[in-house]
Amino acid sequence: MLVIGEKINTSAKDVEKAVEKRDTSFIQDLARRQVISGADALDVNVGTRIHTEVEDMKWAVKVIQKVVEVPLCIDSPNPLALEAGLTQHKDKAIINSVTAEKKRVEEILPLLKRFRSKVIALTMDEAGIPEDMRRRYTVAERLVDLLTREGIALDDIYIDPLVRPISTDSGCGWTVLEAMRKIRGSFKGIHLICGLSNISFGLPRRELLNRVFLSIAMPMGLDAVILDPLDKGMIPVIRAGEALLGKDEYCTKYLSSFREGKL
Ligand code: THG
Repeated sequence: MLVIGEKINTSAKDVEKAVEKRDTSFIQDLARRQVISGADALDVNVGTRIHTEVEDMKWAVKVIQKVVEVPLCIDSPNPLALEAGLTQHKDKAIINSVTAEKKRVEEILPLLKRFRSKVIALTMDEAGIPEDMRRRYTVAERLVDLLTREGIALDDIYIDPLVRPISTDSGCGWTVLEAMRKIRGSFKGIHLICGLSNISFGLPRRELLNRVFLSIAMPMGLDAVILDPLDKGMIPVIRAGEALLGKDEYCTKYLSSFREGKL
C-alpha cells in the first residue's frame, strides 16, 4: 500500500499561514513527521492561495525536498502550478490529477510526457462526478484507454474513483467501494487510489470512519491512499490489512512495524 501523506494542504489554517510567511521549518517539520510516521509520498496542495499558487508551489516543493527523500504528489487544478512543482521536483513525481475532461487531458498530457511523472486520474468528466458505480467505472475505462494509448505505462496510472462524504449522501461510501471492486477486476496492473478523509467530512470521530473505511477498501483492491499518517491508528490498520490479505510475505512488514513500536 502506497501511503501519501495529506497534511501539506493550505485548506488547514496553520499550513496556509506557514506558506504565506515562508515558514520553512514548519513545512519541513510537517514533511518529516509524516515520513517518520509511515508516509511513502507526500501530497502538496497550496490551492487555496489562488493568486500566488505558482510561486507557493515552487517554494513548497523546494523546501520539502531538502528534508525528505520521498516523491511528492503535486496537487493542483492549475496546470501552471503543476508545472512549477514538477520543474522543481528531483525525481519521478506524481501529478494530482487528470480527469476525463477534454481540456484537462490536453493540459496534463504534455506535462506527463515531459516530466515522465506518475498520474492520478479522477473518474469525472464534463458532466461532473457520476452518481452511480457503473458510470464511474465507464469513466475509469475511458481514462485507462486514453492514457495507455498515449504511451503511459499502467504502473504509472492511479485511478481515483472519488470518495465523497457519507454525511451528504449516505449511499456514496458503498458506491465508491463497488466502483473500486469493478475497476480492480477489469484492469490488472493499474493502481487504485483514494483520498480517504473525504469519507468522514462533517461527522464526529472522523478517524474511526476513516480507519474502518480503509479496512473495507483494501480488499476491494485499493493499493494507494491519501491520508493523515499522523493519526496513530492508521498505519496499524494498513499493516494488519496487508498481512491479512496476503500482501505481506511472511508478515515481514507487520513484524518489523511491531518491533519498531509502530503497531
Ligand atoms: N483525491 C485526490 N487528491 C485529493 C483528494 C482526493 N487531494 C485533496 C484531498 N482529496 C485529500 N487531502 C485532504 C487533506 C486534508 C483533509 C482532507 C483531505 C482534512 N483535513 C482536516 C479538515 O479539513 O478538517 C483537518 C485540517 C487541519 O489539520 O486543520 O480533512 O480525494 N486525488
